Amino acid sequence: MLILNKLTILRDKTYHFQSVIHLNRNLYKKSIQPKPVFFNKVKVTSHSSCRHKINSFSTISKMSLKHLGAGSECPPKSDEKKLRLYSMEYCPFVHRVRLVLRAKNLDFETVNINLINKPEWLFKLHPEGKVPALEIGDKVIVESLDICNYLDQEYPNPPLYPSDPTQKEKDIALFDVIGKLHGNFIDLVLKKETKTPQEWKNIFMPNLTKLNDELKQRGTTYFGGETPGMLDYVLWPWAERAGTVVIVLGEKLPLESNELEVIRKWRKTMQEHPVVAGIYHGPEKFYKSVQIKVGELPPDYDAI
Ligand SMILES: N[C@@H](CCC(=O)N[C@@H](CS)C(=O)NCC(=O)O)C(=O)O
Repeated sequence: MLILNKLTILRDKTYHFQSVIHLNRNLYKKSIQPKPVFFNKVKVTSHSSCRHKINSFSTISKMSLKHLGAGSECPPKSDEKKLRLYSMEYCPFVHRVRLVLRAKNLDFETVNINLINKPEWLFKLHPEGKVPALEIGDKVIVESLDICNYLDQEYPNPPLYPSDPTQKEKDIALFDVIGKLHGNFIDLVLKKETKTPQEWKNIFMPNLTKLNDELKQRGTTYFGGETPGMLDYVLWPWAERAGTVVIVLGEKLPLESNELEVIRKWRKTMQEHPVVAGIYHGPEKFYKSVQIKVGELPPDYDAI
């Protein structure tokens, strides 16, 4: 029987950490080793889950875009060296990773997971049974930001962080702002709190204003300059889903035309960027995935 140690997700606020995921036989451990630079290499170790005999590759080698559930087999890899993303088509955290993979023009395969009716083998890849998880050879990385940073380190072209360490640190600090917006957004979408559009606006405004003012001060098209960078891609999934607010509340947040001008313009520009546009779903489909999560729709992500 598989024994999973509960992971302790530790993050040093300054990001001077190294997260190590040992998938050692039947045991998962995560340890933290401080290092004097931020976003050290995410070290991953071998695992033996979801492995297949070489001769099975020739028979089945395709990825699964259908969301696989309990009782399914984990599809064999088409190519051992190919990156494989365990995904759910409408997950905002997976979305970040897909954007980074696309920005770097990396070849990867996707295995979609039904998160309501999870396949047993998902827990061998991700101890909490979540997505995203990125498989590289016989190694797995979890957590969207760790995966994005791993990809940026391993595939530096194009670099997605500013080369100036101070500027990089500033970008990383803004991930917290995005995390807070995500929390508020989920409360709204899951209807955890009943508030008027004006009340929701008051909740969102401080963090949206921080992002707006930061981009205004940079004076560039994107946070990353004249092409999107890591901050743009880490933020975008929530910008794409922002229209969900209208679906849930029945009206937009009461913004004046001069409020959040810069970030609203950024949103329009990002939506047209080829990296973003190629996998754009918009808010309606995301909302359906939320309805699946809360049991308002049957657990069929392929029907969205
Ligand atoms: N902090 C994680 C969050 C991942 C996450 O919550 N993914 C959701 C899908 S959007 C999931 O797998 N949920 C399944 C569950 O919670 O059981 C990350 O950044 O990767």
